[in-house]
Amino acid sequence: MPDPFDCRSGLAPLPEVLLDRLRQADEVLVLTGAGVSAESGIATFREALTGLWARFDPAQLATAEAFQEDPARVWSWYEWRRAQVLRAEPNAAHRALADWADRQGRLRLVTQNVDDLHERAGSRDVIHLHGSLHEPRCFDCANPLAAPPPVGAEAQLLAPPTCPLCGGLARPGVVWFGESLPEAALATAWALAERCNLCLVVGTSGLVQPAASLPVVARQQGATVIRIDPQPAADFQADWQLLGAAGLILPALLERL
Ligand code: BV8
Ligand code: ZN
Repeated sequence: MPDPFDCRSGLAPLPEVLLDRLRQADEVLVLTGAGVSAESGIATFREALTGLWARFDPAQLATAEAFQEDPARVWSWYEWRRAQVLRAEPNAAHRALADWADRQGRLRLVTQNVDDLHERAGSRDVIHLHGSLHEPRCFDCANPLAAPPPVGAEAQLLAPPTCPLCGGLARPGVVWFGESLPEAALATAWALAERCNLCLVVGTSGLVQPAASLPVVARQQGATVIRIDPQPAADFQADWQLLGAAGLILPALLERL
């Protein structure tokens, strides 16, 4: 793999072979993580713990056990994050991916994110591997529940609402660690990884499974893998790494297609 291209101060001169791969790709899989929402002001997953939650590791809070131990603490963290998303706007990275899909009909977007910024930027049929902040449900009977009015920017502890059917507690509609991913979403994502000829990996540390295996499967079957992130990843198997913010690199790439 060539050295990463440092695009942190603007798109570095990229080899024509890379740009040709982007232009010729007819089955594109894009996998996004929290980094694609960073320029919308949404703290990335591993930064999303400040204030009331600063002393927790995200993987500790993002579990059913943590919710059962202290429903108000976990529910409040998600409600604080959901309110942050509702106040945020999609950024240039979200918009570039939506435009790319409009231009290049065979682009499918798979996200680990639980926000709806891709949809609000115009992306359609977004595959959410880890669920959504906007679809709470009953912890006990899975009855879908209406999201309550959003909280303010100040973190506050509040008890989750209760289910009108069984009295159970409302939980966020996300996939917690130790929980299985939505079957249909994961099956579609694997199928896309198996058949794409280009896989863009944008704004993810690649630590969480099974999402992190999608680019591995894509590369094994011969797809070109391009990673976009300000931080280089030593062990990440990519054909190219473009170092920089997604909101800078994606629109610049789109201009060159
Ligand atoms: C499961 C929802 C079956 C909640 C999340 C092997 C196979 C299967 C499972 C496992 C396995 N090995 C281990 C496991 C267990 C576990 C796991 O992966 N653990 C990890 C910690 C090792 N996986 C599971 O439990 C999964 N379940 O497989 O079911 C099963 C069950 C039990 C046991 C075994 C198997 C469920 C995983 C889903 C967990 N839920 N989210 C919530 O959001 O609170 S995951 C969470 O992490 C978020 O969804 C987030 O999206 C995701 C990944 O994080 P990133 O998106 O990468 O965000 P991060 O902050 O890490 O990185 C941001 C990146 O952006 C950085 O690189 C940064 O440099 C970059 N960046 C910053 N600014 C920018 C930028 N990039 C571009 N532009 C910028 N401007
Ligand atoms: Zn219920």
